[in-house]
Amino acid sequence: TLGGTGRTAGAKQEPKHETLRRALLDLVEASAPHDPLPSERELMTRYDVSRVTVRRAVERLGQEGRIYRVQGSGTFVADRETISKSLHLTSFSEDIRARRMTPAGRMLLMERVPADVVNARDLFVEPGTPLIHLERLRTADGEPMCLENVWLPETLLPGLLDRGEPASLYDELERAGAAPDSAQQTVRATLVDATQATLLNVPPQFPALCVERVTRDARGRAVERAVSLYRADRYDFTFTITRER
Ligand code: 16G
Repeated sequence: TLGGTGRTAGAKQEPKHETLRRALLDLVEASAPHDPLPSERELMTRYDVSRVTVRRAVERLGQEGRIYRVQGSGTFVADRETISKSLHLTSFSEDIRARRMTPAGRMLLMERVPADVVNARDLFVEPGTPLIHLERLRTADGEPMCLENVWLPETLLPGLLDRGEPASLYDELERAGAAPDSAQQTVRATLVDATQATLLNVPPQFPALCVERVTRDARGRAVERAVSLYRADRYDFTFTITRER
């Protein structure tokens, strides 16, 4: 149970939910990211407090970003280290190295597919044009960060499918004279499905940032359409914005 607060007599007694909040914070700090927190009922018993007290303490920690809730499965320890991205056009490999971590990953799929309507529109090719499709799980220091699907015209990187897994797609494009130069990007919030959750090593229905990018080279050719799904606890986007005069 929660002991005395150690305050001297006469001082105002600390509210119970605040004492519990600090006890839970110690628990959070001693846990690994994504560890589950005990249930409301367990906390009531363990600390001998009311449901209202538990809820207030948990709510505060949630507001402080130390824990997160997944509807239907419980409360988990938040991962505080996020990777920030600025408005420069960078690759995943560059983003991760800039944080002094090692990028790596696992190729889940590497295939030739005919362009569907969406890819045809965004890459400005006829539907049915041969595209290379890569699906990669991308990691930083071995930890899954992002699930990425990329489509690009096969004519840009003719030998890629035979050469096998590229370490960096942007390096490949640069070598092929189609260096990424600018991109149109859309970011939206989403929840991962069961398969994505397993690959990203997060609970099902975990929040994610879905980033869609159509990238062009300096001549304006569309060189890729990419859909990247980032774990929302490990990624954020930072922009420098200026006011037009
Ligand atoms: C980033 C890009 C993705 C690109 C990849 C290349 C975003 C949202 N997406 O993940 O479009 O295909 O980098 O990375 O940043 P690589 O050169 O390390 O293979």
